[in-house]
Amino acid sequence: MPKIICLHTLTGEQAERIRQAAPAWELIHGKDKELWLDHLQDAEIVVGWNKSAEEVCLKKDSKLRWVQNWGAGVDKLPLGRLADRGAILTNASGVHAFPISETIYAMMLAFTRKLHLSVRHQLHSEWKGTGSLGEIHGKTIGIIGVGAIGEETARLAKAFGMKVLGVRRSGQPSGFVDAMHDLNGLAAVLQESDFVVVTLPLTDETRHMFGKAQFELMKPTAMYINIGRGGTTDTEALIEALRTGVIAGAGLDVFEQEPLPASSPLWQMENVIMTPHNSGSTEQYNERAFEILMRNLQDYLQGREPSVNRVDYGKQY
Ligand code: OXD
Repeated sequence: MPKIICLHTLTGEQAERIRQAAPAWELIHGKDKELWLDHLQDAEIVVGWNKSAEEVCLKKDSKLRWVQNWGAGVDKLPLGRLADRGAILTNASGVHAFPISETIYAMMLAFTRKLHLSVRHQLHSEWKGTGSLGEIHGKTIGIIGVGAIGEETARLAKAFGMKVLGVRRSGQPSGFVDAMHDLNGLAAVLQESDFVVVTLPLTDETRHMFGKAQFELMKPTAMYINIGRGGTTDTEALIEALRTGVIAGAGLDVFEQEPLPASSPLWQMENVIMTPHNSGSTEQYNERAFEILMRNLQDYLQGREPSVNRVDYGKQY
């Protein structure tokens, strides 16, 4: 019997849906290594990825043919080795559109309302003003790497009366983005935006895309938000830009080094709002990722290549 191994725990109902869709397959699922370690070698489909999968499934004689990643980012997967053995890789891109765009607004609203400063005062029972507040209404948001998260962020921006600029590789227009650019337009978008929101994956092309030169293009009143991958940003240059007032603030969910070391100056900076790479982790996550798996599984079982979120090894996302 061919095997599907899911390295995440499925609900009883989800497992049943897979068993009904694939009655000729053996399904093993769960977080506990003991459940699947002895079977990994025989798994044709692996859902999720971890160190054990890396050790076992990339061996020459393993049966691996398709990996459905449970997250959107694939920068931690051995893309070259998966490509070499001809394995199909799909990801969960799209699961984050609502939760992460909501985090982006949480950060922008907290920053303009100075909530992060008021919370510090609250901890000390201090009734203290924080100076005049800003508004996001009428401001310009520049979204760098417009995909599912960026499109939802653009849609919400319109409700706030914002102007929306976008940058994506193809430069292809998108409904709620007033002006979309390809990478040649990045500098102009950085110059014009009050909020620069980076939703990029980490690839060879995007590594350290934001450094000293890019921060210097931004307005001194601008806020930089990174919810994609920490490696797209030169952290030292960001800290310097925040320390010297080159930009006004940053909202960060992702970091070059995670967990962020206790010694990082970012922890202490008053113009930084941070979350521990959890902006996508809402209770709806698993059910959304599962629906992507099911759509791809239907394809696979009918002899077609999984069609949702096929990772392009050349582009690395
Ligand atoms: C992901 C993430 O890759 O949450 O899905 O970072």
